[in-house]
Amino acid sequence: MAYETDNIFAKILRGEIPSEKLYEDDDTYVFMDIMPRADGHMLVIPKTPCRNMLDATPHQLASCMNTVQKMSHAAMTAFDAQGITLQQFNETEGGQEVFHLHFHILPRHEGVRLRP
Ligand code: DGP
Repeated sequence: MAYETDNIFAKILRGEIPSEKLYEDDDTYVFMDIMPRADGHMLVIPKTPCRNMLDATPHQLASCMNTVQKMSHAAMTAFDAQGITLQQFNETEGGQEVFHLHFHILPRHEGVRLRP
């Protein structure tokens, strides 16, 4: 399906709305989720247009996953986490609400459930 350039994450990438940036490199951008379901809930996105995983190029997938791994290691230390849950949703029926590819990194602690 088509990529729509007015989605919230495209606006964040263009600097049109603020975000709490954690990291960026040539290909990816990482920022805090505005509705965190766990302490340290962050989002990894490609800098180039991509609706979701179904439309992603091998380079977009590889660069995002490299950043996901890097930030997951950082989150284990920074949030004293005992594990990481990785989530990713595709299209409305798959649970996607913002139509720019993104990966949720959710630091986890024993006995602590994800918030709804
Ligand atoms: P989903 O497409 O279902 O993976 O959910 C989108 C996620 O994006 C959700 O966890 C909330 C987050 N989100 C929505 N709008 C904003 C925003 O303006 N800023 C930030 N930082 N996160 C947002």
